[in-house]
Amino acid sequence: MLKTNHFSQQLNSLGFDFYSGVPCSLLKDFINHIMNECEYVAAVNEGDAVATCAGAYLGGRKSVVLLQNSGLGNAVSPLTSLNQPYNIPILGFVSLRGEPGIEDNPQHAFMGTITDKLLDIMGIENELLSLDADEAISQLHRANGIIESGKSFFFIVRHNTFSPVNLNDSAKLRRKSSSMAPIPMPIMNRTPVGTRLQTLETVVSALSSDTIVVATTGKTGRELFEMEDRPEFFYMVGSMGCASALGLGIALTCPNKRVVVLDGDGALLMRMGNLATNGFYAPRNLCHVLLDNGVHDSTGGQDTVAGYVDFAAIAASCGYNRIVNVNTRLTLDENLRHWEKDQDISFFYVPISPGSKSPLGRPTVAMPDVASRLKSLLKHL
Ligand SMILES: Cc1ncc(C[n+]2csc(CCOP(=O)(O)OP(=O)(O)O)c2C)c(N)n1
Repeated sequence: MLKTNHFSQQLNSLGFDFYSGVPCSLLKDFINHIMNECEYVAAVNEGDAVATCAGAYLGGRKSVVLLQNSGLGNAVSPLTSLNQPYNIPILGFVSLRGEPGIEDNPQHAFMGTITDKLLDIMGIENELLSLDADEAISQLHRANGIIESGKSFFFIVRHNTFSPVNLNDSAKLRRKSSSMAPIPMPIMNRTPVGTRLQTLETVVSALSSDTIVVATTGKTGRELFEMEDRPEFFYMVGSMGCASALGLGIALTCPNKRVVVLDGDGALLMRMGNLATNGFYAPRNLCHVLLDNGVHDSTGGQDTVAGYVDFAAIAASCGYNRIVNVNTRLTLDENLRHWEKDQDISFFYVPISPGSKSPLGRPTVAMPDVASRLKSLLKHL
């Protein structure tokens, strides 16, 4: 069995100092220790945790994701279409529920037999974490070398790997922002303020050139790129729904940088739980702009189920402090400018019309370059 405290100190000495994850009973002592002692974002979904760790990496931190192997499924999309293509490495600790030969609940049995294979298929190097302290430390050093080379590495953790740790009072999650969530304005109508392209023009002209913009999967990033390309822009071409989790990681690790997330209704709905994480951690430098066209425009205009969803009310109840139901592009412009001067965790609901620029290309900057140029400008803070 590893001494949890000692193992964590080794991680720290290698520079790993940002954690996110979802608890697992098998990993509980390690997670308890991290929550007691380290910077940890309690994600609601393992995929969001991966994306938040990716954001923290762009913000200059070495990040670690903690998850149950059943949650590996939730994380496949960002691991394969965010970390892998953008060369964003993370260190992972995934539990081995359902280990063959060990009694466990039946729902874990199958995943227990494929955890390593699933990681292999995703091209993520992995190893069973040794129960021997010296061996585990040398594994950690090897893993660190792989991370330093720009690739992810996951440890698979068996039962009784970590010595017992109880949660102490410092692990209690306390919302940092003292502001009260306002009562949202009712949405009077959903009349589009314009096309996506027109709305993006407003966003680009309102924001200062050093504001970070994370554009969601699909045509949002493509239209933004064709309008203007800046090292401050991150085009999330895969990992649908993860834009605000990535933005959260950047905002928390770079409190002096303003971060605007441009989301779509389909993408936001896909990982709506992350609104609660954003609202809880409430970084003032994060502004979440939802471009709601009611459809999956990027894949052919199929309806989403957004038609009856009051996104603004949901964001308010999740703890976003400033909610704006945008009814003209001028209102959007004014509110973005106001937010830049007087920041608070904000949610701007923007109804837009379906349709896009035609023909429409794709970002031509290589994906690893999109990530590395953003990371290097965040380093100079
Ligand atoms: C996990 C996942 N599922 C499906 C897709 C395919 N896909 C790409 S963009 C998109 C539509 C996104 O819709 P929305 O967020 O409303 O933005 P819009 O296209 O309307 O701008 C879909 C379904 C994907 N990239 N990833």
